[in-house]
Amino acid sequence: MEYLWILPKSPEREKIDNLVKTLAIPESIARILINRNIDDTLKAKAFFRPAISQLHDPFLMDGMDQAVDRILQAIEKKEKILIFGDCDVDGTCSIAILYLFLKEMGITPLFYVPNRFRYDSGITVKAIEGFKDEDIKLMVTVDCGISAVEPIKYANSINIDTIICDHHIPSEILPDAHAILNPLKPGCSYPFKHLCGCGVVFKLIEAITKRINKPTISYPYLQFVAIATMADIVPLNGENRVMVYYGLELINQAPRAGLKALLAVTGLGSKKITSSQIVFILAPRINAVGRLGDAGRAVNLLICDDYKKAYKLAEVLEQENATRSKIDHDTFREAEDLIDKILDLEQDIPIILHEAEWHPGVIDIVASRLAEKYCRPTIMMTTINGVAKGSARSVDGFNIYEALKKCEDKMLQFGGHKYAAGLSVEIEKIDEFREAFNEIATQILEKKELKPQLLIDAEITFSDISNYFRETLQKFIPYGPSNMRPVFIVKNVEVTSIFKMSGGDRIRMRLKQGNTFIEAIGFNLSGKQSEIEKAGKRIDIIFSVEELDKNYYRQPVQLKLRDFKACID
Ligand SMILES: [Mn+2]
Repeated sequence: MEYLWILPKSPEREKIDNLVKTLAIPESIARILINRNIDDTLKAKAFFRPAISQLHDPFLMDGMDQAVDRILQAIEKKEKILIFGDCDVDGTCSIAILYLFLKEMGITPLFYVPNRFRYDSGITVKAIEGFKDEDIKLMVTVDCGISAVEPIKYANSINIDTIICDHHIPSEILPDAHAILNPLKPGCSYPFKHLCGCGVVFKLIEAITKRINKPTISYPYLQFVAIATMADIVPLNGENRVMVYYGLELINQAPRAGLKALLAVTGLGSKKITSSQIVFILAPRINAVGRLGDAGRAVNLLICDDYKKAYKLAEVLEQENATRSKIDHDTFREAEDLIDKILDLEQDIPIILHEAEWHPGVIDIVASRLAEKYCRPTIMMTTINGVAKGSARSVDGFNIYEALKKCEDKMLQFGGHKYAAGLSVEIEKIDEFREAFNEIATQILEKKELKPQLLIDAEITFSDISNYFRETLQKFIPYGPSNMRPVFIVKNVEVTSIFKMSGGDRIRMRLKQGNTFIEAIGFNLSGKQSEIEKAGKRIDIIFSVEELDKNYYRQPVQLKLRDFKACID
C-alpha cells in the first residue's frame, strides 16, 4: 500500500512556547496538542486530566426541561414507557442505559429494536401499531427518531407522547414530539455537537438525576456510553473523551454482569480493556446479533444482572459473530470479483455495486473495507422487498452525504453523514443513480488523490524519545477519531539490521540516529524491504510509540513502524 504522507501544520510559535513553559512538556507534544485544538494551558490541563466536572450541564440542551418533566411525571404516575431504539451498538447501548435507569427509578419499560429483516430499519407506524393495546403513555426514541415525522404523528393520534433522543442530522421538518433532544437541532445551543445517540440518552439521565439531587446515580451508565461512543465513530474529543475515559475505567473495575460475561466469553476476562479492544472485539459482537437477526438479544445481554444467564446470552453473541465474520469475508471476495469484472477503475472513481443476494447485515462492513482497500467512495447495495438498499462509505476529503444529496432525485431515501450513509434506490433506477453519482464523485475527487493518507503529527529525532516523552504521550489515551495515537516522522536514520520475522508479515529493524539505537517493528511492510537495500540503508520512518506497561522504565523503546521511505540523496 502506498501512502500519501501528510505533514502537520506548524502552529504559532507563541502557543507552542506557552504550553512548553506552563506544562513542562516536550515541544513536539505541544505541537500535537495545538493541532488538535488544545491550544492553551487550561484546555491542555483538562485534556491530561479528564474529570466528570468537565461534562457540560445537560440542561443546556434544548428541550431538556420538557423531557425531564415528562419522564419524572411518568415515573411518578407509574406510566408504561416504550423505548424505541436501533439495532447497532449505539442503539442497543442507548436502550440498555435508559431501561436500566428507569428500572432503578421504579418502572420497567418495554423496549423495541427494529429488525432489518422484519420491517424497514428505524421507526415505522407499523412497529408502533404493534403496541396499540399496551397502554403506552410515553415513547422515548433513542439513537433514532429525528426524521420520524409520520410515525410520531401516529403516536400522537393514539395518545402516546414522544421524547426523541437522537444525534443524526435533522431534516427540515422536525417531528411533532413532546421534546426533541439533539445537539444538532437548529437553535440548540448545546456546546458539544458530537455526542453519539447513547451520549444524548446519558445527558437525559444525567439531567434527571441532577433534578432529583442524586447525580452520581448516572455515572455507572458511562460504561455503556463508552462502548457506544467508540463504536459509533464520533470524535473522541471534548465531552466524548471524558465519558469514554471514565467508561473504560468502569469496564475495567466494575463491569455490569452482561459486559463481564461478554468479556469472559471473548477471552478478555482478565485483560486490561482499551479502546481498541472495545472497537475490534466487543462492538462487533454486540452488533452481530442485529446484523443476522434480532438485536434484542444484545439488549437482553446488556441489561442482564445475572452472570450465569448473561454468560449464556454472551455465547450467542460470540456464535453469531463467527457466522457474521464468514458471511462478511465471502461477500468481500464476491465484491472484489465483481469490481474486476464490471468496473473500469480508470474511468469510474466511486465503487457502486448491487447484488440482490447479498446479506443486508454485512454490506456496510464490506463497503467500509472496500473503501479502505481501493481508497474510493463505495456503495454496496442488496435487494430488500424489491428495492435496492445500500450502505455508502467515504474516503478522506469526500463528504458522501453531500455528494448523495446532489443526486437526491435518483434515490427513494437517504440519510447519514460525512463518512457514512444509508440509501435506497428503485431497482430500475440503479444505472441512472450510478451515472449521476459517478459524475458528482469525479468532479470532487481527482485520481491522484486516490491514495490513503498517512497523517503525521510531529517530526522528532531519536534523542527526543525519552521516558518523560513516553509518559506524556500516555496521557493522550483513550485514542479514537480526532484523537488518534500520535504518529511521528524521524528523518534520515540508519538501518543497522533488518530481518523478516516468522509468522505473519512482520519485519524487525534496528535503527540508529546519532548515538541512539532503537528497535522498530513493522506489519505488512516486508514488501518494501528491497527498497532500502537498494538505497544504502538510510531511511525516513513513520511510526507510533507503543503504550507503556508497568516495567517500561526497564524495557527498551520499540517503535511501531507505519511506513518508511529510502532517503533520497
Ligand atoms: Mn448512532
